[in-house]
Amino acid sequence: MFRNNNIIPACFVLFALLLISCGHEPRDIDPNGVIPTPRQVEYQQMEFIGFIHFTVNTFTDKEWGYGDESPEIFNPSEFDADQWARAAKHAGMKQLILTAKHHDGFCLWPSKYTEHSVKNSLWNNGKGDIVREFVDACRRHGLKVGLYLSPWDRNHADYGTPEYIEYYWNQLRELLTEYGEISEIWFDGANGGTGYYGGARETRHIDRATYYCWDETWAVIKKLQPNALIFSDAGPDIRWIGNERGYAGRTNWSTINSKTIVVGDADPSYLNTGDPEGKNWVVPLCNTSIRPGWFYHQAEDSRVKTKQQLLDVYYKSVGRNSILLLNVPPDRRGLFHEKDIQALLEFKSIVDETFQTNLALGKKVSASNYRKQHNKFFPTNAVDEDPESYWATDDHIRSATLEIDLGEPMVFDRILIQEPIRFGQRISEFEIKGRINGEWIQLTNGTTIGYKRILRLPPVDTDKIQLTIKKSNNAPAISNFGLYKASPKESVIQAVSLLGDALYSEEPSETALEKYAEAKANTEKEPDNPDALIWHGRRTAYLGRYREAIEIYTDGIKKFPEDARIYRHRGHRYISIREFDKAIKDFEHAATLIAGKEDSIEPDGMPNPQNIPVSSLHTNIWYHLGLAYYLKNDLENALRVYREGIKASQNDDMLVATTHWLYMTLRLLGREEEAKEALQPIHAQMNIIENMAYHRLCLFYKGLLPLEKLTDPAFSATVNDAVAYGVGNWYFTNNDKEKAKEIFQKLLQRKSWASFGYIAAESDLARKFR
Ligand code: FUL
Repeated sequence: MFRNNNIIPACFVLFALLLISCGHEPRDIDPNGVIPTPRQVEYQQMEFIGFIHFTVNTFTDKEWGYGDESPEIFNPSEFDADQWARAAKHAGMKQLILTAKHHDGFCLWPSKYTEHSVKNSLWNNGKGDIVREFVDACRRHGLKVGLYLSPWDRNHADYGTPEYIEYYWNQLRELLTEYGEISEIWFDGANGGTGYYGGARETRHIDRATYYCWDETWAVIKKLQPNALIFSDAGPDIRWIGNERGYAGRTNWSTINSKTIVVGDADPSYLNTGDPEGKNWVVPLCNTSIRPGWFYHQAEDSRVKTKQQLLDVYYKSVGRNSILLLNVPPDRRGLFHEKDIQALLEFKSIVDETFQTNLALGKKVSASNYRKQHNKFFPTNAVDEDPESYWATDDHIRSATLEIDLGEPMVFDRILIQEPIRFGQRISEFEIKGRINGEWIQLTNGTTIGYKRILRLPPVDTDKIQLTIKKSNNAPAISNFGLYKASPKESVIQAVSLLGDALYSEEPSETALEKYAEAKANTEKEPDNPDALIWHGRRTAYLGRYREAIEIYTDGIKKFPEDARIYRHRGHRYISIREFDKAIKDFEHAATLIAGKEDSIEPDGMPNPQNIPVSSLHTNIWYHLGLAYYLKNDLENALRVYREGIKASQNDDMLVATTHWLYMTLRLLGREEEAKEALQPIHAQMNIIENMAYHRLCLFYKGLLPLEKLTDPAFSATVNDAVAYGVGNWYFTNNDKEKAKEIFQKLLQRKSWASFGYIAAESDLARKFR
């Protein structure tokens, strides 16, 4: 089907050579409407840059200084900008941006327009200049320099009047004329509110659209430093991604309509995905901090993002056509904290390891079409790692396929794709297939690509892979296609969520690891004991290693094929990794194995405070089978199974748990009377040992408990998720779909992605709200 460039007819080669030798190389593809400036392309190629939040807040332990701080308190004891630059360089950052002035108005340079600056600090007896030290250190270490100059100034008496704008421009002029080349100026969107304002101590509001005279402000910059790029919600050169978590939209266009955006008042979802119809190319930028706050707080020393969290941010920013701006706040010594440096370096070494070997590099490639059949657009250009060369189709084509033949089966779990964005952003839908056991199977899919898109997937073993561009607003072009196997230091992806997110396990606790080691040793000691095997599987799953647990159970089923318990536990873990069909098969089989047999209480892996296990094998089989059907939105089957679960329930704990899901199922089916009836056995005085949350939910459904009484700080994360989902679904069935959506979306921001409440919210969002 495809033209393989290895078998191009000889006459064509001769003809092509002739063309080239005569200087008739075909022109590049047509620029696609809106294109980036060369500076914007270079900027995006930096990929990873750093942010430095440092001011009086570092010494007052605040995030937003009021503006009345004495300048004297700014006094770092071991200030060393070289330490910042060195760490940033080693972490792979290409530029650093410093808060020359944050909202408190304190200037890190001795501005001649205010007394509120380093010149009145104790540091260096007021003779120092942090901005100078910073720019010099950056240059010594080959880093570009950016500055943040907060428009909101809670110290300045004139804030809110036109005089302040003059002051602000004067400060910009100082920074842009006295410190050499400045590559970026960063305008945050927080504006107006309470402040010191020269002693007035009041609230001042400004008109966000007009007060800062943005066009003129930007003109000041462009006049003094024509190469500097300007960041704000609206650009003009770089735009905010709409959140401070560092996540770009899975769909992320580099284009927006800047004119429609008011800085500080933009619609975050518009910024998050960009606009395919946008008239302006504005590079998307994800900013986030390595700690919860932007400034250093000792109390957050234990909350530095882990290498895993940093990797996740990387994939959701750089891997989604965005620049990553990561904040690392210096401490009171004026140094990056050791913990931050360690996390940064670990993160960097993992990224390097993962992307060290491109399995697609130089492999055989064919394509459904390539432009003018000229070597300038050969399919192999997509796998040569040369950012200049690219594969493109003829002008009239809008969908096309590129096929890579790896020559032999290879295992990979990261796919990297790039468009040659100097010709604009084109692709809006693609799919990737692998040939597995002779069949083409979809591995992943997506919408936009842009400068760089990285997709994470569970490991795939294949020798042939196809990238199909399904929709494109112009002839598709790809400059790079790479396949990689993630470093073993990245955790194995446990599952891909129904919304397409890669799901990883958290670092397990020491106790969980110890118990796991013990359970593993027991199976080795007693290989013929199914109980030991089940505990090995359960303890493995408690570490978050669900796939490994499934393998343990699969081996167990070979040894003990009649043991319903092993199917029941494997089924549970299939639910955790979103393989609902496999879960259903296991539970249905377990149900046939227990038919006509005595039930037995199941020992708890995570015992309740009274240490009395409440669930049994039979009820657990029905409960989880019902859930698997529910998650597939197969409500009729869920209903049938939950009814079995109610019949099998021997205690109030199992009764309330099953009733909760049964009630929701009936409500979703619109069987209101039966839903009411299902709640009949529920009353306030039940004998509940463990499932208090389900009990409260049932009482709430029955109108016997107010909404506020549902949650409890004592509940575990898993239980809280169940409550949140129950409440969301209650809104859904009472026709408040928006509220339901809001609750589900909030729930998905939690980390407990294997809890049933979480999975149910995810499944509803994927099925009912897309
Ligand atoms: C926001 C500010 O309010 C925060 O303090 C921080 O500087 C962040 C990067 O921008 O608008």
